[in-house]
Amino acid sequence: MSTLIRGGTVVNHDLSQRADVLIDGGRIVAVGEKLEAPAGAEIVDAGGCYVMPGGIDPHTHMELMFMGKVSADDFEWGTKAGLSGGTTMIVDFCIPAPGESMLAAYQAWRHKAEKACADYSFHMAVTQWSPQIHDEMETVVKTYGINTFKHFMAYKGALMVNDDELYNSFRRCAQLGALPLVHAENGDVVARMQADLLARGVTGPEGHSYSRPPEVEGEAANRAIMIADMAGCPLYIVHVSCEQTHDAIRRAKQAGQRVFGEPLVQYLVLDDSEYQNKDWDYAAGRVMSPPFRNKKHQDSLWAGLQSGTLSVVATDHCSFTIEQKRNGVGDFTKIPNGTGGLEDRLPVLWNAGVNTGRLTKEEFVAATSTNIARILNMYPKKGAVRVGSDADLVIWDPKATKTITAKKQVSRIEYNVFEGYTCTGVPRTVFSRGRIAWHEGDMRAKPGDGEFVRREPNAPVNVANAIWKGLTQPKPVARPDIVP
Ligand code: DUC
Ligand code: ZN
Ligand code: ZN
Ligand code: ZN
Repeated sequence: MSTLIRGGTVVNHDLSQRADVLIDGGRIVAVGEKLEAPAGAEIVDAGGCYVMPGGIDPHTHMELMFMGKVSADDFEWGTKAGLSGGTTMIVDFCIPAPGESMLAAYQAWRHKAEKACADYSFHMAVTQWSPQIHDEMETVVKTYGINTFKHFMAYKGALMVNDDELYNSFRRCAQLGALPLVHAENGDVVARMQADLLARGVTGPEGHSYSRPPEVEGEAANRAIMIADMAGCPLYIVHVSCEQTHDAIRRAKQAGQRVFGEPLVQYLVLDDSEYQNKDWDYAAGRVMSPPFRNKKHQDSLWAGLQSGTLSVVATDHCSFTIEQKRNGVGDFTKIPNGTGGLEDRLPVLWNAGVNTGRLTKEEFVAATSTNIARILNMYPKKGAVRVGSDADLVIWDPKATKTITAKKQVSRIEYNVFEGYTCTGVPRTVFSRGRIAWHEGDMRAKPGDGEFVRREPNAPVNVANAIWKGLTQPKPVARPDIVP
């Protein structure tokens, strides 16, 4: 069955135009003025609205066992939360348990994701180094269609990798045409600061932010960037929260390195005063890593989005209930790290970015959808309102208003870090591969509607430091043309 979205303004990252959008078989088959409706087509009115590519959140953790707790939103509720806020695809992290193979982790994640209501893809985490992992990475890329590997430079004694492991894995990524991702925080320093704070009697949630200052992040970001340069691979830094990391990215870009930065929407509007709240549950609900920063850092992140030194806005959606957070009463290091935000990312970024004049609506589309589709090698299947692309679309009403409250959210937790924040500009109708998945509060998507999106490796690019040029050229990997 075909659908005609009529009367809206199509917004892509490069252009906005008055145009109708015709959908058939889950894809966009025409974009143009005054399109004729085929016989039997469903007509959807988009008068006064924008028609944008559905949001892609490249950083989520559904049903993740982390710090002894399993995050509350699973693939069903997480993707439903996303759809209700205009996000039509998530990229989640497969994280092997200690001793578990990447292949077993991949299968476990595929199983968890069977109930996804919207499309999804995965990154794979490298949490140690061994000949087995070296070999498994090739299977992950070539057989499982995952072209990104995540590395934690923090969480000492759990997920953290050292420089030797980072360098080995980055070299392997270069050979495979894969993109390494880093959680940039110096885990050794964090562990020591945590111990010092606890010894001084600082046990509440404010200790979390004191133990992870911006310098801890900036140091790790600089180190990862230099290691990527030596290994000859591009680099993607997740959850960029501060000026120090932004500055490292800016300098690396200037020097010709392909380095991408991902601020979170939470960092753009919330600051570190949240951890001083006297209500323990309130403050603990905001505990995530890296923590929220002050205004100076927020301004730097906005500047990065405006200038293009930062590319993508994500959420790191990893939702823990109050009960789970209370595990850390008396010891902030035991508060499970993570917050929600998936359903609020687009409305909050629109309100704080587009309505204030900080971002154009085209830049908004780039930051929420197109840039990440390109970085992760799934453009233009995803990330564009364009003939041949998947019909993952959001009809956006720029005049409609919503006040965010946990009472009305889709996410399964009892609080919302944006509680009371009023957004002007919200989704009206959300399409997932051509089907109406959500319309004005009516959730129509069903568990199992989401599909896994394979992502092929990138052609190796010549990003190597001079020491590698001509010495060990990565084996070429063909980049299949995904343009239909
Ligand atoms: N940070 C969080 O806050 N939660 C999940 C993992 C992470 O790095
Ligand atoms: Zn299964
Ligand atoms: Zn992280
Ligand atoms: Zn994360």
